[in-house]
Amino acid sequence: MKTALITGITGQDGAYLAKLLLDKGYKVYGIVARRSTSSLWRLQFLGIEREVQLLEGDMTDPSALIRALQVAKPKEVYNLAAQSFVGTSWDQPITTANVTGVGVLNILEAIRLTDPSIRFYQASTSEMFGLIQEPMQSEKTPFYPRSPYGVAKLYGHWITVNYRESFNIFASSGILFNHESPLRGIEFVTRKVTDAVARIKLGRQNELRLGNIDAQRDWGFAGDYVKAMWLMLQQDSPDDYVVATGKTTTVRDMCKIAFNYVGLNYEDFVVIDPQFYRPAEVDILLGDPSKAKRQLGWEIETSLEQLIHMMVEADLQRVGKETQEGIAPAIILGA
Ligand code: NDP
Ligand code: GDR
Repeated sequence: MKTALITGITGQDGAYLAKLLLDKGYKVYGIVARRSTSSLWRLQFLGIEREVQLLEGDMTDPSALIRALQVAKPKEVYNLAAQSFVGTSWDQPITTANVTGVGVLNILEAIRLTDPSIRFYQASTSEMFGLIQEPMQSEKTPFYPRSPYGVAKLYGHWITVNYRESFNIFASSGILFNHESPLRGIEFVTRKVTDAVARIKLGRQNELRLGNIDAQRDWGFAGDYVKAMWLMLQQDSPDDYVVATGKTTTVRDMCKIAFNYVGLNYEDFVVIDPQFYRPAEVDILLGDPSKAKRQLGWEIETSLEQLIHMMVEADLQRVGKETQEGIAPAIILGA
């Protein structure tokens, strides 16, 4: 039986990846940061909270990471933990640098000192491209991050490349474009929209306040993207791969898809609110996934329409239950 350790197992991708690895017969360990309330809702949603082995630890505490490796003895480590919300990275730039940037070094050092034969996956991001000059971004496109999050991720990316080249560690970096699901955090724009569509449809909310709806993103389904992570660690040698759909859509058109699905017009409900504008914006992202297709045999299986419909359906069910059970609506954080 193969053993894997996932940092960020309680996040969107961590939950889908844990499910994928369990289905493949892996023993799955996950590192969970101490919180005052349980963060296991995504693992519970997928029905796997009892199948994974959880170890307490924080990306900023190298001793906890070393201990986790000593206990789990994994063959593969997937580093998904991060302060991953771009908006928050301007309010908490130092936390973001420590967790999302130096945290990668902490886990790589733990691997180097514990068992350098461990295969390592780093969750890199299209946010590293930022203010790009090329119409489509590939592994060869230069980086120009536009947020403290993007800058921290760029450090994580290069330290991964550096440990591969310096210590011969099997370290691969997936440069993933935006991917979403019913398990997406409520602060990200797709989930903010699908949650609002459900609330408006069910008479619980009157409007949806958004920032820059002309921004364009290359959105895919998280369930498809975690397959690419696994494939990267099954190759003969480590490498970097762009994972994307190859299509870009405005936030405005994504809203249209979501509102149309329940028979509403987004223009009747969306209000532009400058508080959701960012100090520096990434206007457009469009990934070229040819290398992942060619070398990994990876393909997207879910269209944007299917994804948004799946998310609206899940939010309609959730909001319906909340109303019956009297649970307070989730707080929507700023962008
Ligand atoms: P989430 O924000 O949903 O999950 C982040 C995870 O990191 C959570 O489990 C969180 O724990 C954990 N975490 C945060 N801080 C710490 C810490 N100090 N120590 C230990 N764990 C911590 O992100 P996603 O699942 O969407 O993304 C996974 C990774 O992929 C992230 O690194 C993200 O930056 C990157 N990425 C994501 C993309 C996307 O579109 N989703 C695209 C490209 C890259 P808790 O639940 O307790 O908060
Ligand atoms: P992003 O995702 O910043 O691309 O990072 P997000 O969904 O937060 O924003 C996408 C675009 O929508 C615009 N926008 C708004 N965004 C939010 N959150 N809230 C709003 O009200 C709003 N209005 C407009 C944003 O300005 C932006 O242009 C995600 C994260 O998962 C990162 O961790 C990951 O690395 C990248 O995707 C790839």
